[in-house]
Amino acid sequence: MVFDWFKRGATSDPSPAPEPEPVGEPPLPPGASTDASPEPDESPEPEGAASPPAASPAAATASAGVDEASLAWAREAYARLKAQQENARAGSPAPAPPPPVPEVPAAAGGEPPPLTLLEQAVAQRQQRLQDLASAAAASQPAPTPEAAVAPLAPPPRQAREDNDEAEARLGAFDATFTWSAEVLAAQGRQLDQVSLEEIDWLGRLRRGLEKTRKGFVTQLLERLGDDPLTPEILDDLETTLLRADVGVQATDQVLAALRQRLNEEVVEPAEGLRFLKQQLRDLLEAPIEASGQPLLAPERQRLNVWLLVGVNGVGKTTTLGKLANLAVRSGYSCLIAAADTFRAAAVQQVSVWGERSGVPVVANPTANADPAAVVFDAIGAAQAKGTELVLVDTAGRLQTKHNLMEELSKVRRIIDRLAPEAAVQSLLVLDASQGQNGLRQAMAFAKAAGLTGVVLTKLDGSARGGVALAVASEAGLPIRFVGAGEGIRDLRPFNSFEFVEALLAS
Ligand SMILES: Nc1nc2c(ncn2[C@@H]2O[C@H](COP(=O)(O)OP(=O)(O)OP(=O)(O)O)[C@@H](O)[C@H]2O)c(=O)[nH]1
Ligand SMILES: [Mg+2]
Repeated sequence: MVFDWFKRGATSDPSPAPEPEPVGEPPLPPGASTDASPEPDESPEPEGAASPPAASPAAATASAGVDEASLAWAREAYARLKAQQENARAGSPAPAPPPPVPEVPAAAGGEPPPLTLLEQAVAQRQQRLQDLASAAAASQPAPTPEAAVAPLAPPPRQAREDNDEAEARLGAFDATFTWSAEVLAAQGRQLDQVSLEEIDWLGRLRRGLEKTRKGFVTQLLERLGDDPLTPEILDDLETTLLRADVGVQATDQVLAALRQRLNEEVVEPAEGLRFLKQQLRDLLEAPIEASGQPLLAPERQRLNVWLLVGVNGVGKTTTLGKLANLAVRSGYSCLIAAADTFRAAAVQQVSVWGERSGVPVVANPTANADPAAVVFDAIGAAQAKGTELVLVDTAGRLQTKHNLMEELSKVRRIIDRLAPEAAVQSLLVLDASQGQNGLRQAMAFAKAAGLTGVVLTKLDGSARGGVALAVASEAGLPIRFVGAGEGIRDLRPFNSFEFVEALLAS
């Protein structure tokens, strides 16, 4: 079994398992906190051994307010994570509470493993990095007339160091933690399924959406007060939604549903908020449902080619680096095609990202190399080695927009011709801080690249997080991943429930 970060759950995997995340956590100085949020709850940090896994609190609907059951649940989740961290620090295999997924496979033949979990994790990781390095060395594809491609082998030690730096850490038992635990509980997580990585990510997402939330919810909640909803409040809400770049179409849809509800009955503020959240979730979910794929994960034992496209500077290369990391940690074999040959430093940039996760990079460093030739060679290498995921970095700018679209079409044609068996995704990378302007500009890519989904980046520091709703309603594209920071772990599969909760957190 391995933890698949794309599916956010344990999955059986025939390929070598990656390092189990929670076991390899670095030590944390006692009392250290990574969270600067205020601490409304001054109750002492839970210490010592936690009790057995409990079901998530029935009342945990992740709505406004933290009730006692939720708080107790969050406290217990915190105690378990802390105990895990201390066990990891001591270098011993974790006794009760058990670490959450992923599980380390038992040694063959039923013998008790001679190594500790930590040692097993390190050994597995080294083995995997070695495999990747030798795959890179042996992956010289059939020579093409257009390019001599040099796959770059990563230095495994560096990759390990970078990843260690990027481990999640347990912060304080504060509002962000309790909110994150509640959001997981509301989705049916059991106590033993709460991992530090996910708590950490939810905290990042919530902090990332802070600016959008400030201009949005704060006003809304203030306006809602304790009285039932009125038509005037809905008028204000309309302005607020438009200001957060939710877009006219989505705003009209949400408002129409709310107005209808208001005509039928008196709507108390808490119910109004719940209903609003439901509307927003429905909007975000519509294209995801239409795609027939609730979560986008590479298909195992099959070639998947993911093309990252978008205007310059939106975060394509960074997203690719983060995706490569998620893929490695989820046990997929992965290869990067450095098909942005326009910018001189692009190959170097993507190579650094490859190194950070131990993913080989297929590139042609000569000036003005043909990107389609790089993709040609990367696919050849992937087919020869049975690689599961090829991530293709593309240029965001060429001499003219026409050239760029031509180039993307050519890359797309090469993929379709060379790998008709592959599951191809063409992901539009969108900078959330550019709001709807960015979306309009980016839609030019739809035709050339045959877009299948969107990655929303730079949610941190943007007040325009509402653009996610415009993406869903106006572009009709499913949002697949969200990025909320420049770090390697600042990208996760999109989850509409978590997004809306973070957007409307009180
Ligand atoms: N704050 C923040 N910065 C990000 C995020 N994603 C990317 N960036 C930053 O945005 C800048 C541009 O990122 P790149 O990944 O180089 O963007 P690109 O689309 O590949 O750019 P071109 O190759 O020039 O078209 C870098 O400084 C990144 O660190 C994010 O989620 N949050
Ligand atoms: Mg780039």
